[in-house]
Amino acid sequence: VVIIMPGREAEAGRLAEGLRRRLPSTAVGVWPEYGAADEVTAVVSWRHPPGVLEGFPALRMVASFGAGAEHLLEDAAVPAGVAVVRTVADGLARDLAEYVVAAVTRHRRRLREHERDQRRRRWRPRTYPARWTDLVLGMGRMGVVSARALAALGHEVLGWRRSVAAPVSGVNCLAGMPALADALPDADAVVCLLPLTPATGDLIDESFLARMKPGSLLVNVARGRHVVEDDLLDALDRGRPKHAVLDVVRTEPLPPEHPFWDHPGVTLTPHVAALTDPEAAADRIADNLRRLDAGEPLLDEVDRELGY
Ligand code: NDP
Ligand code: OXD
Repeated sequence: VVIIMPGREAEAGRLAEGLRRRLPSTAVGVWPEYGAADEVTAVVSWRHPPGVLEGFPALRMVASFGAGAEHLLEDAAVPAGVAVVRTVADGLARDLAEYVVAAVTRHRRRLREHERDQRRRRWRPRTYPARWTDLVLGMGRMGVVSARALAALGHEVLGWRRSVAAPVSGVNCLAGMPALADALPDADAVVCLLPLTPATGDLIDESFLARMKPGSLLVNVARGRHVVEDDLLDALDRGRPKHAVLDVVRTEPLPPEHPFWDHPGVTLTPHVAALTDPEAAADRIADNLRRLDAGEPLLDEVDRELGY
């Protein structure tokens, strides 16, 4: 196994130790230090440099060090016969839900305005809406936990997914573009938790934003490429949405000249809504390495046709 996580060497080291402890007879290297490339059957990647995976002719499995795997599916060096798996570490969906609840409740309870009032020494009670509707885009491993956390606060929660075959208690699930278009004007907060696929890239564009409710909130905790950023800047000027909480952006790190940095309608965080813990990831990845050797079905394998 080779772990390729440029810029995240400390986590790569902890993951390597965790894998060695769980699988003592498996050789584990951290890129760029490892043994014979033609003996490498599995790679763990987080944003590997382009072309690197071409150097492993015996590759059978690539695991993302995270819940999103679009960087692996978009790499032509990962041929169809190689299994692509996500790593949905314990605690990831809970941490993401905590971030989502914080972002939504901060908007609903007008905490940004109260913080501004405090700085101006102004004692000003502000009302907040009695009813509140959240629309969660993507009801997968992450979306379901966030949707349930919002529903537990008494919010009405709508969940958009590809198919509504599996109901989620407390969440009104919808599928298809017409249902999304109908739901958008009702949502006080829209939370994007979709995987990035050819069908979901650029979904949040001018026409999507124009259907959002005036004064509403957009939270993007999925991938920057779900959002057409110029369209979002125009939409914020029109107040639909009124505010955007962005944990992810199209180019990460966000370039210094980008208008999001000091836009009053944008709250930015540097892709930290939920961080994969290397120990928890080692559990899942070791399990998948064992399954790969035993010829058993892998955990969280990505369907290449669907792209998630
Ligand atoms: P899953 O694969 O478990 O769930 C994906 C969900 O999206 C499913 O409900 C699926 O529908 C829905 N979906 C997929 N394509 C479409 C479509 N075309 N139209 C409507 N719905 C669609 O993913 P996770 O929940 O594990 O993760 C989602 C994403 O969250 C990750 O891909 C990653 O990008 C992001 N993420 C971000 C983190 C951060 O720190 N910012 C941390 C963790 C994840 P259906 O249920 O019908 O199949
Ligand atoms: C993930 C992420 O996909 O951190 O897990 O974005």
